[in-house]
Amino acid sequence: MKQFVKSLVMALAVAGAVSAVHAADFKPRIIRLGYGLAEDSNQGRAVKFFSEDLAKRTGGKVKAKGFANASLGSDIQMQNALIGGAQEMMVGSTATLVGIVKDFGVYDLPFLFNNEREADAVLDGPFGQKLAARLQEKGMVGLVYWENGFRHLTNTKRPVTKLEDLQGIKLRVMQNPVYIDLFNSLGANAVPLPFSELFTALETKTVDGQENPVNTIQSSKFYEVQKYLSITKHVYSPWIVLASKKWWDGLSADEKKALQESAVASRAFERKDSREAGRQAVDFLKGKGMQVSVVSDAELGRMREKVKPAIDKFAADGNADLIKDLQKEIAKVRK
Ligand code: TK8
Repeated sequence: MKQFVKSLVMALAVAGAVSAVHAADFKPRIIRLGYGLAEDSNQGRAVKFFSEDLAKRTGGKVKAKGFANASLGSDIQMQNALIGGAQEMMVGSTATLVGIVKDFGVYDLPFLFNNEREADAVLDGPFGQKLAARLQEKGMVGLVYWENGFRHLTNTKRPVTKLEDLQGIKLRVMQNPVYIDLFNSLGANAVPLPFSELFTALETKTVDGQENPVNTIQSSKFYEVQKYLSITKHVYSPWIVLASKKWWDGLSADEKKALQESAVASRAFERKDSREAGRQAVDFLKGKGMQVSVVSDAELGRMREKVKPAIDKFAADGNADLIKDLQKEIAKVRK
């Protein structure tokens, strides 16, 4: 009898272990994951990492296929495709989400974060998570934030080393009112355009300049059509990895878990890779003939003063508490 019970227990244990292995519920799926930058960019490399990681976690069942260069559409077009369920995933700037959840404009306020450590802590902490969760009621699932990075200025007109140098420069900005107000208040002439139209706009001199992290200036070859780079670090720009809520709701718990885990793994990869690449980028751009100016702290201070009305306007637009919350979170990290 004892022996019988023992073997029964054994049999159940083995069956349990076997069923645990086979319990994972993965259906063969193809995810269209669109993004704006080139395949050979920090964004492209992280998409590749995500796809490979997801394939490992799902035994090759769930395949994420990356679509570079906005080939599935601009950030805003892709967001709408996700909401409608016509596309499964994308990664793009949080700044272009303001038409859907206007609170995302808070990240675009100038000179918020001093360094990446502060940005990571706030984005991955309760503030960033709460904001990402607001996308659900609008039809998207915000999985993780990636680093786009600190933004700097390029143009063809003149080296920008002080506030006055920005006067009248036609500057492409993201489709986001905070950016428009910000650069107009600095004396530039802000022109909102999707990223997918930017290279051509620079090449045809529809605009004189643009602003983006150095990695993007490199991977999008803006050095071919831009002469002057100013290190301004004016905004820290996050990317966000998004899924269609319509599609997400049809996934099994195992599939959701695998996607979440791959997203988190990709975040660590992407930030490390972007930061490493970013350290080489300025030298690369100099090598391509760009003239680089570091804007002094005193001049950045003058710019900070000048942009105050843009911040006040965003605050007055029902966002005062949101700004306060964010500043509180940043203060916590600084302590
Ligand atoms: C890529 C964009 C880009 C952003 C911009 O789709 O538009 O300037 O910095 O990264 O989201």
